[in-house]
Amino acid sequence: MTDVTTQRVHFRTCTLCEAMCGLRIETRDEEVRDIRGDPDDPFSRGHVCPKAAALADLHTDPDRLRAPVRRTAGGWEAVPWEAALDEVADRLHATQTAHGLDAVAVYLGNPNVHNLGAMVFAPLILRGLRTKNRFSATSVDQLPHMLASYLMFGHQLLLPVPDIDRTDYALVLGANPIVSNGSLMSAPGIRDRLSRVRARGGRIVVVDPRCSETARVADRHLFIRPGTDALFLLSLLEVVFERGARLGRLAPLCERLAELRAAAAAFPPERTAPHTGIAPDALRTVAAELLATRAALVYGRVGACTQEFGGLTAWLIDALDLVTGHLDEPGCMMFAKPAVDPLVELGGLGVGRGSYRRWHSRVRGLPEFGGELPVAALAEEVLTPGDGRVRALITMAGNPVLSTPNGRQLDRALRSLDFMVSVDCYVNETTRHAHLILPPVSPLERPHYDLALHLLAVRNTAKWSPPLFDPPAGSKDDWQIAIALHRRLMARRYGRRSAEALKASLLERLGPERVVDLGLRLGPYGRGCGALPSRRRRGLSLRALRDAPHGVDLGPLVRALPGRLPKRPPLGPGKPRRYIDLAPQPMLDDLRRLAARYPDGQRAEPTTVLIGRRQLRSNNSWMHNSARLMRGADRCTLLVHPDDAAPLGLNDADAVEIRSRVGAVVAPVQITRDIMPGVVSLPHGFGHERDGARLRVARAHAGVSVNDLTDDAMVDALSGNAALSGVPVEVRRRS
Ligand SMILES: Nc1nc2c(c(=O)[nH]1)N[C@H]1C(S)=C(S)[C@@H](COP(=O)(O)OP(=O)(O)OC[C@H]3O[C@@H](n4cnc5c(=O)[nH]c(N)nc54)[C@H](O)[C@@H]3O)O[C@H]1N2
Ligand SMILES: Nc1nc2c(c(=O)[nH]1)N[C@H]1C(S)=C(S)[C@@H](COP(=O)(O)OP(=O)(O)OC[C@H]3O[C@@H](n4cnc5c(=O)[nH]c(N)nc54)[C@H](O)[C@@H]3O)O[C@H]1N2
Ligand code: SF4
Ligand SMILES: [Mo]
Repeated sequence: MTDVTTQRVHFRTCTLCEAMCGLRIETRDEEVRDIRGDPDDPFSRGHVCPKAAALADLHTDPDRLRAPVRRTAGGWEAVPWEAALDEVADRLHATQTAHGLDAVAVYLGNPNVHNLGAMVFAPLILRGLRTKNRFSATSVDQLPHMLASYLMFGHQLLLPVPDIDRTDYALVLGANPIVSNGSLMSAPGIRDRLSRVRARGGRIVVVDPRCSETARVADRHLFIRPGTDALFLLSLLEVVFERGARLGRLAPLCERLAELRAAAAAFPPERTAPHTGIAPDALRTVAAELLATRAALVYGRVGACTQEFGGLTAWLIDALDLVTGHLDEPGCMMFAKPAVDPLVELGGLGVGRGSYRRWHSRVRGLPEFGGELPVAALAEEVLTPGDGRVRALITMAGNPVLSTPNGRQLDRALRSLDFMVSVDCYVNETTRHAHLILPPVSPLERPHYDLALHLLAVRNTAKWSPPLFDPPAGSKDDWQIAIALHRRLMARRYGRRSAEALKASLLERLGPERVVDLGLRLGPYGRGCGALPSRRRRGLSLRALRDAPHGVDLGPLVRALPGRLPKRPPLGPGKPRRYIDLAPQPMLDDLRRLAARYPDGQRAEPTTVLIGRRQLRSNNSWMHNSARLMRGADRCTLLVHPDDAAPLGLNDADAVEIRSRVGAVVAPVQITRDIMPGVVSLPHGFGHERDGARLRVARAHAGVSVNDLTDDAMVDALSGNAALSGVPVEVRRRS
């Protein structure tokens, strides 16, 4: 017998962040030999970041779970799939029977968005559970943008995307794409895209409490006091209205311009400058530039969302793009036209238009959005006795102990649950509390298509990624776990032969691949739609994508309005129609909260406030177990301005205690002029010292969790989103 080795080259999309880089992966038998950028990918053209190579580490990580485990007094023990799934279904069913449907809560984490099977089928188990206690990472992230889109355009997913490849002016608030690689803006190789803006004479202006990596490559950086973006934007609007707002082509669609104008009139630049720290002249310059540039855009992200006035901020960004005549125009904020369109509802599989305030959280009365409650309320829903208390929890691809505010309180809450199950690949800070963990296959063992991210991409493309490796015998993908659980739950609730149980079996047979195929065929470039150049006239299908392993380019963003707006009941009497509400009532109402928080004629408070920070070789909380990403100096440092460090007698690398209302952590200091005086910054995703987690590399680089300081009581009352930015803290030297 001779040894036969098989060497192969695979092409696929990276599933780690929103950039959707095309990868070229070489394998020899079951081993990954090399991961690099695919130069023939029409979207990313060879770009990758250091995280791509870590996909191989994830695949081989000895700490990654390969089979279900149950927590026992003596440690974790392996359980066969069938027994594990039965036990989970029994426990969840028993909890709901004894205490009501809402006694079981669900938390869905960020990687679900990067997971085809979970995108298609996770909503199913949620619907099957019929609990009002649904939570997700949305409410520590982009919820304000979704609320703004829902209220203004009528659909939570009509999210404007920067047409960065054609813009001549980008005003960027609270985003650091040079490090994050872009968010609600899939734009692989963003550094090159930004430098091309400048090369063609365009300008980039960054508004951020830190001179971020993106600010460093911009033309101008304006420091802003954390949490005050809404004030800055209102003043920009005020100036724009003074100089002459223009709605352009969209004017006939826009409602309530007068109300928007009246709202902005109360916030001239002199009124807001003492709070934002941005001088009226600097603000007026930005307003003038926005009005004078045809292809200009205003874009905001995590820093603009995760603050006390995130909802207002998201609204005002879209409003500013509208009244400067920039929405839905080339080089401005536009809407993508994805090959599989999540706005098209496929027999209940799609994402709905959204909903708001249909119910409120039991303890604090925070508002529902899109069927979910704000995750800042999860711990109190578990810890507060009474009817409707949460007693069991499912987490799927989430690590809320490290990623949501007041992680220590959530730790306590999870410990007190009657039952918890996690669908996750690791025993980490969150899943260590689970009674059972159900692990999916590795990312290289599943096919992939980005159902969500093409909706947020700066160019229309499509790509199918086949799996590199066959999944090990008996393993399950996330969607198979979700359906297996759903089927069992439905059988326990309604009987084995019920319509619900049969529907679940049917979907199991359908699988995500066929859903993608159907979505492609029914989509805007599908078979017979005629929108494609002649050589692709036959239209897109899964087969067509399989024949194009590097992906298919579908062209730059195109104007989408009014066609993409859903028809909805008008603000006054009349038949449903397509329109844009420039001044949604809940937003106007929330301005009172803003005005009260930042009174006229007063200066900013002197308190020190905390903001977060992303780093290139991190991915939220869960890539810290890759040794190659963790090499080098300690990254979990507190940035402090020299003017703040001096009175405390601090030198670089000194240990400081940082204390907030909810907790305290100790971290080394890094003194830098990049941070605004009065502001300190700690990266998020660290805090791996907690006992019981099984992440050996991460533990060796434990750091501390910024979310042991962020406060669950600090939310944007309008959207319910956590206010992770601008948390009041005290910093003290550790003697
Ligand atoms: N390398 C890496 N890439 C990632 C991730 C990661 O963890 N690591 N995470 C991914 C995820 S889930 C997301 S959502 C995206 C997020 O991507 P981005 O939205 O680009 O997020 P950040 O890099 O956190 O940038 C937020 C910026 O807001 C600033 N900021 C903080 N508070 C305020 C404020 O009050 N006002 C203003 N104007 N600015 C403020 C911060 O200083 C920071 O520079 O990144 C994704 N990509
Ligand atoms: N202070 C502060 N907090 C923040 C942020 C911030 O900027 N500052 N950013 C927020 C943002 S934008 C986000 S998106 C959230 C993220 O919050 P989460 O989604 O709760 O946290 P992650 O760190 O992304 O954890 C992902 C989990 O999914 C698991 N996982 C990875 N891939 C898969 C998979 O394919 N299947 C399954 N089943 N599991 C998988 C990992 O093991 C890990 O447990 O954090 C938020 N928290
Ligand atoms: S930028 Fe994002 S998508 Fe591209 S290689 Fe890095 S992690 Fe993957
Ligand atoms: Mo995120």
